[in-house]
Amino acid sequence: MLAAVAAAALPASIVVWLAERAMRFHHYLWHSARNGWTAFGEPERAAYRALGYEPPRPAVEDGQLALGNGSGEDFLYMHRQMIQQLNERLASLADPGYPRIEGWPAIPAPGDADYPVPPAGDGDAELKSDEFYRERIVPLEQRYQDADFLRSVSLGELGARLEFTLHNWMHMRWAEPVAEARPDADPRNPAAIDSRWDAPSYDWLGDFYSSHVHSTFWKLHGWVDERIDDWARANVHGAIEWQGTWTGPDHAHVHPPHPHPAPPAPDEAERRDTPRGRDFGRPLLDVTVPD
Ligand SMILES: [Cu+2]
Repeated sequence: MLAAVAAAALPASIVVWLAERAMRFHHYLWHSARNGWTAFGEPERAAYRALGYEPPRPAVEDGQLALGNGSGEDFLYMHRQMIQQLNERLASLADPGYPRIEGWPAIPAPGDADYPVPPAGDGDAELKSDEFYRERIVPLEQRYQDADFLRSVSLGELGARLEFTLHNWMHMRWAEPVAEARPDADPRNPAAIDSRWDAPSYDWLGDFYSSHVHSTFWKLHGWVDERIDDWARANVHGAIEWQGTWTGPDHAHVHPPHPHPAPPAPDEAERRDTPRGRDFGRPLLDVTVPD
């Protein structure tokens, strides 16, 4: 019997491809550049620039979610590209158990048989609770599909709101507790990630460096991707005229960074400010999404 696409795991060869260092760096540098840019100093910016990751529209500006600069379009567009690229791979692989990405038709409710919420780990009990689903997730899930709401926002604003609410929450809600978190790379030396984190088994949903290796990433991003079409149905006739299409540098010209010797450890005070390995959790704590 064929496995249902709903709960299928990605084919092993796809997982190996997604776990390649070049793929990991693309996702990690793209997100961390957009989130960190306005907080970075010149050494951090220079390091990202040298790797080709100078974001044209930061996602966070001076600690505030950037609703009006089009960065939310970059978010929607870049992940749509990732889905398309993976669908092309899947089409050529022609595995009947996993023919293409199909997003969640709805965000799985507590007790979902195929996508149970993993046990709470470090600091994420609230996000994983049934109350959080009822009181925070469901209202926004409805709002972001409501035609009146969709007519009241630009595509960029919708993308920014989605990214820093439901999207980040889904990442952390379905993240397994981890025994060991990947130490943050110093943003002045973002390539300093040990190659042991490149193993295909490292697929933690809470880390930009690994989340896309996990099957659930594609379910939740498929759900996010559908919201682009909801917005288009409510607002435009015909094709979307994308303003934010930043996907990072052209892969053909950028080599994946090799791990450089780790920089000296930041002092304790700095450490306290940088919770480790919780990329999608951090914005939940730090960035307010205005009503
Ligand atoms: Cu992403």
